[in-house]
Amino acid sequence: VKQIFLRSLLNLASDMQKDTTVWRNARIATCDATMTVFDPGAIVSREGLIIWVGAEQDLPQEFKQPAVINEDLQQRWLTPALIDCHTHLIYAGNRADEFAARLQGASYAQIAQRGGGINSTVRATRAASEQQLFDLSVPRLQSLLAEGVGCIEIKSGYGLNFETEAKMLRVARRLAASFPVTIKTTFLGAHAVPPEYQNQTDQYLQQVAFDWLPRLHDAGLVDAVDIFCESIAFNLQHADLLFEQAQKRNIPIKMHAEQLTNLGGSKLAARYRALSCDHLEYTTAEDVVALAGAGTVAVLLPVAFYCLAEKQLPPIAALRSHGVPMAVASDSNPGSAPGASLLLALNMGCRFFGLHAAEVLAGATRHAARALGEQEQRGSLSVGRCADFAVWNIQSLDEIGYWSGFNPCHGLIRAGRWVSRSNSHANTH
Ligand code: DI6
Ligand code: FE
Repeated sequence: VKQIFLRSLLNLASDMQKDTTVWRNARIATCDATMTVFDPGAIVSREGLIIWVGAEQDLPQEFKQPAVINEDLQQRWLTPALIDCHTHLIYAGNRADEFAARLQGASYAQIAQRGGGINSTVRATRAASEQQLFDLSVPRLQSLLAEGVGCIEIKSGYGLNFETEAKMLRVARRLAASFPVTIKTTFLGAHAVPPEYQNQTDQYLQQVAFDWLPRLHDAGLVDAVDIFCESIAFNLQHADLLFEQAQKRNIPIKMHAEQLTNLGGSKLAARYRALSCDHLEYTTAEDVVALAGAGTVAVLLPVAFYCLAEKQLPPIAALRSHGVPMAVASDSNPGSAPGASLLLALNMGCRFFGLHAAEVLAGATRHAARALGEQEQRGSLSVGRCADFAVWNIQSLDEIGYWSGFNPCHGLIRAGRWVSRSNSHANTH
């Protein structure tokens, strides 16, 4: 009896450790508000969540039994899986012809006004089947995953009719079901005015706000709403009307504001307590005060700044001094940011915008999570958050924003399991 009792006690103990993994001998950057580092550190995952994190020497005894899986990370750095909080990843075709035209002096706005730009991608995206659109998006998604990205936002906005907007959002949901990644969808029907509504911007916006938004939201395809508030797209009144409808349904709000001109978008975003306000090159110090008061995240998109050869810098010093959380994202899209590299965006955020190494790391983790309303689930390492980690072959955290065109990511862990891992050696010397 005594033996059976002992055995069942042991079974119970090992049952309790089922699916428990200790990731040890790591240099851990929690990316929480204090940017705490544990070096050497350990982190324990169970059933997809973090159940312990701290200095390796403080690892509790219960995680040292044989039933616990032990993963030696060989002194590699471990961060939360990165988050790309602003992408237009799903589209067909490309716009290399426009890039060539811009090299010869045409501007982004001029190209848009003569029917190219976003509407050129709309034509290609409407013509693509759902399966083609999925297949075209996969390599771009894979490029982000290889960089340690575990969560991305994807916007619609190349359909601009109900069917194609729905098609894009369904593709986003299918990507999430097919790859080890969390995907948040954003409905961007208000990206440009499609040709069938030429000179009827008000009517188009009403269709988007009163008809498509509720229907797509009811279909479970919409996690947030966004609008391109710009001289070549929609004005402040349009944004106000759209946000009012979103607010009625409790749909989180994001906004493309002040990328090419200042229409007062940031102030409106702040009034609606938007999750994020994105681009911000033409944002003023006064706008920054409004963002700070609303707790809205400033999403910086240096790849678009670079590709459009923009000269106007976003007000980084003001954002910093007012404590506005700054996220950095790829803006992956065929017009202003072709490509799919978050690490390049971080590097450009450092070099072009003067962001510090620690700022771009927080900008692709904790603040990016907040830009998606996901801050309780991901973006930092603490008990109860997802066990989604990026593991790096780097010697210092400064390397996250340092490399341009080189990827030092060793592997990605999702829900406490490896999803990819290179066979490269740890680069600790
Ligand atoms: N701003 C951008 O940078 C992208 N969308 C937007 O509103 C560009 C989209 C494109 O040119 O296709
Ligand atoms: Fe964008």
